This record gives sequence, C-alpha cells and structure tokens, in this order.
Amino acid sequence: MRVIDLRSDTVTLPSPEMREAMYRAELGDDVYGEDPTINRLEALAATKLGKEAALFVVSGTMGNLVSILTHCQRGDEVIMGNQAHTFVYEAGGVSALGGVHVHTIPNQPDGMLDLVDLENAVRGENVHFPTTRLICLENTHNRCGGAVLTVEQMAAVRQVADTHGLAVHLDGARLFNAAVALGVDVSAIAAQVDSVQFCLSKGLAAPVGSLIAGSASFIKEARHIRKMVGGGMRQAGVLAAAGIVALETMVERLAHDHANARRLVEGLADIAGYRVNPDAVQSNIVMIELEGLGADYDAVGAALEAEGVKISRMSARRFRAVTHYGIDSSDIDLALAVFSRAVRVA
Ligand code: TLP
Repeated sequence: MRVIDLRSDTVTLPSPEMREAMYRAELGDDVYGEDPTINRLEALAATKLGKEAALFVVSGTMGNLVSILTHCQRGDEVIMGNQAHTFVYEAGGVSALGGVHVHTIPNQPDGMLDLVDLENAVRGENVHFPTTRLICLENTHNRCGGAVLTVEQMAAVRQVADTHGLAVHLDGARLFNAAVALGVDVSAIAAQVDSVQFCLSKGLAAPVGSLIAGSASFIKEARHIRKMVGGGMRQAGVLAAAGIVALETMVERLAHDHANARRLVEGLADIAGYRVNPDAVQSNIVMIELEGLGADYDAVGAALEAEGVKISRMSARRFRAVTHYGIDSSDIDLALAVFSRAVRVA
C-alpha cells in the first residue's frame, strides 16, 4: 500500500544529492569553529537572508530558544501570539530554562498580531512589571494554517517595536515557504526583524538542523548560549552538507508543495462532510474540520490511516495536512479518493 504521509513536512527524507554531499563533506570540530562545511552553510545562510552572521543549531526549537535567551535576561518579558509554536509546542523552554516570562496576545486568523493589542501588551515603567524586551512573530504560521505574513504586516510590527525600543525575533521555521508564497526574496522578510530562525528539515528536506541569523554581535552571543544548552556540535558538517544542498536546490520546488496544498483543499471542498477554507490556504498547510453533529474525528482519522493516508490531529476538532517533497500531485488525487471513502465509512 502506498503510504501518503501528510502529517508534516518534517517527515521528508534527504535527496540523493544530499546523501552524496553528506558522504563527501569536509569536516572539523565546530566548537573550535573548524568545520569548513558548517562555516560554509552559515555564510550561505547569512548571505541569503541579508544578515551579518548565522549559526547552525540542532532544531527549530533550539533556534527559537537560543534566540530568545540571547535577547532576554531572566525576568524579561517576550510578547507572542497565543497560537505561536514557541508558546504551544516548545515545552515551555524559554520559561523553564531561561526564566523568560511569556506574554501572549491573540493571534488573528491570518497569523498576525493586532497592533492595538500589541501596543497594550508593552509594559510601561513600573516597579511591579517585568521588562518587555522582545516581540516574536511566526511566518508562515503553523497553527494559523500556514498563513503568510506580508512584508508590510511585519514592517508594522517592526514599527511598534522601534517605538518602544524592543527587539523582534521571527520563528521562520517555514521562512522560505513564506518568501515563495509572497514572491519576495527572503532577505526582504528578514530585514524586518533582528533575528530569525529557519528550518532546513521541513519543506527544504534536509535531515537535521536550523539556522539562526542576525547581527555579528547577536550571533556571537547566541553561539555562547547554544553551548550552554548543549548544542555545541563537533563534526556536524555531515549535516550541514545536506543543508547547503537544501538551500541550493530545494527552495524553488516549494511552489509545487503550495500547488499540491491547493489541489488538496479544493478537492476536499467538493467532498461532503469536510469543512475547509480554500481562501485561507496560502502555503503548504491545510486545516480540515468535519461537518455535522455526529462528526467523529477518531473514526475518520482511523479510516484514513487504514488506507495509508496519514494526517495530524491539531486539536479535538481539527486535522492538519501538510504537503512536502515526498508528495506529488498524483498522491493528492489518491488521498482525495481515500478522504472521500473515509468520511462515508466513519
Ligand atoms: N513544527 C512541527 C511540530 O512541532 C508541530 C510540525 O510538524 O509542524 N516553529 C514552527 C513554526 C514549527 O512548525 C516547528 C515544528 C518548530 C518551530 C520546531 O522545529 P523543530 O521540530 O525542528 O524543533
């Protein structure tokens, strides 16, 4: 049975070219700064994002943690959306490990923060309050269905930050999806923030790793914090080699993932029993709900799985499907046939 795994773009496997590059990678001890392949990847990432420097880290979670701990001291406050990956899915690391206080405000359906909410969330000077230090954005926005923030939206947040002397960090796990969806260069998005984390191991299909990019002084301090949290790696050029191939060969194909997500959502819109919003699909994520009083998420999930279609459950009443390098348009057509049967069986 062909398994069509739409749980996440994290399930992607490295391309043959990545495996070849991993095999051939020139290596050294990166804690001494001597891994030439990591140095090359970091320089490439910094150049692409238009930042002074970049740092290779194990995961998106570590990228966000290290960035936030670099911006904030214990007791400082970070403002982010209540649907932010960092708030929901990163095990509370910034609070547990960094003593950073998280102040959430509602995410709008398009992934944006309301600017009035944001202004109101910034603390004034008062002995009772923590010190607001940082605003975090996410682009594309995972729990908001892969919604893409425009450069203008990000610039509006930047302006609030500048008014109050705050830094801005971007969780750009899917930064390249955002750039492809907007038809802009990634550097135009990165220019709106002080630091950005992006993942190599999602739509870009590398096996491991993320990069943080920012100013040279920020990255110098981030390197120290990365060591503190145990993220100093040695001959990790074997991983960085795949990352270089990812940046060089995997960015343009993200448009296919977006087209496949569109094909999926338009197909689902025609199947009675599913509730989807085709207008909301801007990148590679499709949120799916069931219609009707007796909607049984467990039964539909099980019926899909029994026929090899894997999706993830985002909440009691919501599924998520993500398109990626391992999925082509014929898989979407097969999956739609299974979706159609699953809702009838359940
Ligand atoms: N997201 C994963 C799960 O953790 C939910 C997924 O399947 O989508 N920021 C964003 C916006 C993310 O979506 C993710 C991963 C991360 C950060 C964390 O990256 P990793 O998994 O590399 O720590």
